[in-house]
Amino acid sequence: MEQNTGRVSVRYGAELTLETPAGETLRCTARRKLEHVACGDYVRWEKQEQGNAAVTEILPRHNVLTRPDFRGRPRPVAANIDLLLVVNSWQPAPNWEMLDRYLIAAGQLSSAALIVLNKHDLFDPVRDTQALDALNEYRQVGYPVLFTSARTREGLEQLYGQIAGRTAIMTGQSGVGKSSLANGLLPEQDIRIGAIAETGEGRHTTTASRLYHLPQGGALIDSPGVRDFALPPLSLAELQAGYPEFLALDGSCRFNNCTHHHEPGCQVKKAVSAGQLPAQRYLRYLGLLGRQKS
Ligand SMILES: Nc1nc2c(ncn2[C@@H]2O[C@H](COP(=O)(O)OP(=O)(O)OP(=O)(O)O)[C@@H](O)[C@H]2O)c(=O)[nH]1
Ligand SMILES: [Mg+2]
Ligand SMILES: [Zn+2]
Repeated sequence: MEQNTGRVSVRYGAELTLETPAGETLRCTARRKLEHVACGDYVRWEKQEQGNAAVTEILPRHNVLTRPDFRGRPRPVAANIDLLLVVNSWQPAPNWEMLDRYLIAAGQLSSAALIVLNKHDLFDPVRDTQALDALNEYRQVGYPVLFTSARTREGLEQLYGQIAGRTAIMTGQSGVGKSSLANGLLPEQDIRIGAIAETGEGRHTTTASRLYHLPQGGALIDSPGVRDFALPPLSLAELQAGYPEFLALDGSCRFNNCTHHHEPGCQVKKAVSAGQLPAQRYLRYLGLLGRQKS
């Protein structure tokens, strides 16, 4: 029987679409035992007697981004990611806790992370001053931040440059403009975008992760917006990996397993009090730490 490879571009239940190395698009079914095949997976498939194609095997992944389903079980969002684009906007306003959790997830995936602040055309210096301060904390600790506007095309060239040669995924709240940015980068596609509700929230327009190829090379996955992004239980080291600003002080706390919470001789706490480390991020870290323990 004919055996071939391909990359999954989208999955709907038991049906999926993949692209062959020759650039052909193929509709396939996923066998039951391959329940967790995800967008971005490299797979083997074969033509069946009835003429349709079926995925027979998932090739080894270098990582997979998951999100808990309504029962709390991890569900794959996409696989084989090199760059996590955490998309935020000025309207709806950023959710910093969620951004921190995505950055922790990027650490766990060993993927690069880029904070995208979209709808920069809507930036309001009065309304958004505090938000800009919070955003600057991320820059201060070394995370790259890119301001974009799908409306004015600000930042799109830089976004192209970031994605080139990599597999990038756009994540974030519903309504921040992930699909609009994808549309801006892929003008030949016609990706559905949705209006913002009266409440200022997105309407969950994108319902499945989908992979697109950029003409210059590289792949972009548009994923469904989330109301929240929860993390599975993490070890202290995994949690702290989302706070690279602590690493510089690593080993200088009195206790080498310091949680930077209540311990005497904690250099992180000291640096925060002295204004040398960003305070808002530290407070969010303590919030996540409290939840990890319970
Ligand atoms: N002013 C402005 N509006 C934008 C921009 N980008 C997107 N929008 C608008 O924001 C709304 C939501 O855009 P989408 O692209 O559907 O957002 P999304 O993040 O893909 O949302 P989900 O698929 O629900 O997760 C639409 O009304 C867009 O026109 C931008 O840069 N500036
Ligand atoms: Mg969308
Ligand atoms: Zn400490």
